[in-house]
Amino acid sequence: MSIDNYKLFYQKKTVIITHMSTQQFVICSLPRMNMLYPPGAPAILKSVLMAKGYKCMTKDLVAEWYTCFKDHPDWHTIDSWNALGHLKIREDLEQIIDSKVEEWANNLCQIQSDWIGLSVFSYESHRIGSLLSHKIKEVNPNQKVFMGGLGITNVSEKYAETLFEKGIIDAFITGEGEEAILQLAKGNLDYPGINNKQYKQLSKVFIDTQPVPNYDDYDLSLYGKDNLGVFDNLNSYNSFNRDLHTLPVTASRGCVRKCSYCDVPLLWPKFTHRGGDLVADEIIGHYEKSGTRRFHFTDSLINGSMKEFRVMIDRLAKFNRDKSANLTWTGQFIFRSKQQHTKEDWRTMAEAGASVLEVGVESGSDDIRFQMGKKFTNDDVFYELQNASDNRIATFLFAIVGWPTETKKHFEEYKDFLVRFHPFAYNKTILDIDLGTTTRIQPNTPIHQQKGLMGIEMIPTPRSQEDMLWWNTNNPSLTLSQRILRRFELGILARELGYRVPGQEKDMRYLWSKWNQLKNIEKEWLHARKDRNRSKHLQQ
Ligand code: B12
Ligand code: SF4
Repeated sequence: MSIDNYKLFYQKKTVIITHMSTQQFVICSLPRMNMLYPPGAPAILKSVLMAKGYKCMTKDLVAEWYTCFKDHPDWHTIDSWNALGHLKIREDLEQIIDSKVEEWANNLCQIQSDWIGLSVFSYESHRIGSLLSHKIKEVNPNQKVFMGGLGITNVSEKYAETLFEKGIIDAFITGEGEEAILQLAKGNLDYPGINNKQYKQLSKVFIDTQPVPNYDDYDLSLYGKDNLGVFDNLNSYNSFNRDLHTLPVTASRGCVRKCSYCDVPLLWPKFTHRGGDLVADEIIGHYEKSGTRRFHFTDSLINGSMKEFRVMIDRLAKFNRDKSANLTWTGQFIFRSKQQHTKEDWRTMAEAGASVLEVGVESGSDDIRFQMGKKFTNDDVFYELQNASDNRIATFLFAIVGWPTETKKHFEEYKDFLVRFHPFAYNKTILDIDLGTTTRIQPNTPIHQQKGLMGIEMIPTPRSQEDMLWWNTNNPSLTLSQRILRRFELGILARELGYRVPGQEKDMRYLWSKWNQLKNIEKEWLHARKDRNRSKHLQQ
C-alpha cells in the first residue's frame, strides 16, 4: 500500500479496544544503536512517568535486533539497511527485516497501551522508525503512536512532521522528553516541543530533581560484551574489558565550546551541569543498589566545567580507595592546555576510574583545528596523551577529514600528525581512531550559517539536502571524490602505522555507496556552474 493511502485506510478500518489499558505507555528503543551500553532515554522516561503515577514499560528493540541478527551471515548488510535510507538489499534480507518488524508491531499492539513511544536516537533509526509505525497502524489503526529523540529533533528534513501529517504517528516530541511527556500524558498538546520544534530546554531545577533511570525491563547482561569488538585487547587497562554491564549517566547538557561543525550549542543554548556531588551520588547509588561498576557519560563533554568535574572525580577517587569498589567510567572529554589540566587532575581521574576517554582531535593540522574552533594544539595533544599514558587511561580519538579549507599542505600535516602520535597507538593509549565519513555541512551549525562568507555552496540533491555534498569556491579541488580519497588514504596510513581503525570497512562501504549515489549530481552541477560562469563572462 502506498504511504499516501494509509490515512484513508485507517479511517475506514475500525478496531475496538474492549478492555481498560494495563499500561499507559510503552517506550521502545530503536536500532540502530550499538550495544556498548543500554539506551538511556526509555529508562529515563519510564522513571519520570512512574514517579507521577503513570504505568509505563520499556521495550529494548536495540537489543532484540542485535541478538536476533548478529550471527546472520549478512549481519553487516542488515545493519547497514538502517543507516542508509536509500540502500537496496537482497529481497530475502528485506523480507526477514519486514517479518521481524511485523512481529514487533503485533507484540506491541497486544500490550494494548494507550501510547506506544518510539525513541529515535539518530537519523540512522529513521528507516526502521517509519516501518514500525506503519506496521503498528496496519495491525491496529487506533493504536496511538508517538516519537521522540534527537533523531527527530536535530534533522533538517521533516521526518516526524511528515509521518504525523500522514497519520502514521499521532504525536511527536522534540527536545528533552522529561517534562513534555508528562504534559502529553495530561493531554496538554500545546506544550513547547509537542508536534513542533519549538521545544524548551529543561530547567536546572527539573534536571536536579529527576528520579534515577529505571532499567527494570532491560536485559542488562546483553550489553557491553562484543559488538564493538574493541575491548578484546585491553587487558592492561583496568577492568574495562570484563564482562560487566554498563549504565549511562548524564551529568550535563550542552557544551562550553562552539566548534563550527557542531550543533550541540544550538540544541542546548545553555550549558547546565547537575553538580559533581549529585553525579557522584548517582554513580555510587547504582553501585550500592545493583553492583554496577561501569558507567558511560552521555554528556557532550564530561570536563566542560572543571570545577564540577574536580568535585566528581575527588568523590569517586575517594570511594574507590575506601571501598575498593573499582568503579570505572568512559565518556567524551576535551583536551586542554597544561595550564587547564594539571598532572594532579590526571592522577585523580585515574583513581576515580577514568577508563576510556573519547576525544575529538578533529584534525592533524593546528591551523584547521583552530579554524574549527578547537582551542588546542598538537603540542597540547602530546601533553594530554602523555599524561593519559602515564596514568594508564586510554582514549578513542575522533577526527574529520576534508574540512572545506583543507589544502594539500594541511593534509600533509594530518599525515605528520598520525606519524608523530603512533607510539601512543602502539602502547594502547590511543585504542582507536575514528576518521569518520568526511565533512558534513549540517544545518544548525556555525559553519552552515557562515557558508556564504566562506564560499561554500551546497549542491542541491533530490528530496532532502545531502549534507556531505558541498563545494568551496575558495578550495575548488576539494571535491567529494577528493575528500573520499583523502579519507581512504588516511585510513590506510593509520593502519600501516599501527592504529586501530575499526570503522574503516564500514565507513568505506558507506562512502562507496554515497559516491555512487552522488557523483553524477556533483559532476553535472560543476559543469553547469562552469557554463553559467562562462556565459556570464562572455556577456560582460
Ligand atoms: C552517546 C552518543 C552516542 C553513542 C551511543 C551509544 C549508545 N549505545 O547509546 C555512540 C558514540 C555510539 C553514538 C553513535 C551515533 N551517534 Co550519537 N550521540 C551521543 C550523544 C553524545 C549522547 C546521546 C545520549 O545518550 N544522550 C542521553 C539520552 C538520555 O538522551 P536522548 O537519547 O537524547 O533522549 C532524550 C530526548 O532525546 C528525548 N527522547 C528520546 N527518546 C524519546 C522517545 C520519546 C517517545 C520521547 C517522548 C522523548 C524521547 O527524551 C530523552 C530525555 O531527555 C549525542 C549528543 C548529545 N549530547 O546528546 C549524540 C547524537 C545523538 N548522535 C548523533 C549521531 C548522528 C550518531 C551517529 C549516526 C554517528 C555516526 N555517524 O555513526 C551514530 C548512530 C548510533 C549508532 N550507530 O550507534 C547525533 C544525532 C543527530 C541526528 N539527527 O541524527 C547526536 C545528537 C550528535 C550530534 N550533535 O549531532 N552516539
Ligand atoms: S564538538 Fe564537542 S566540544 Fe565542540 S561544541 Fe560540539 S560538543 Fe562542544
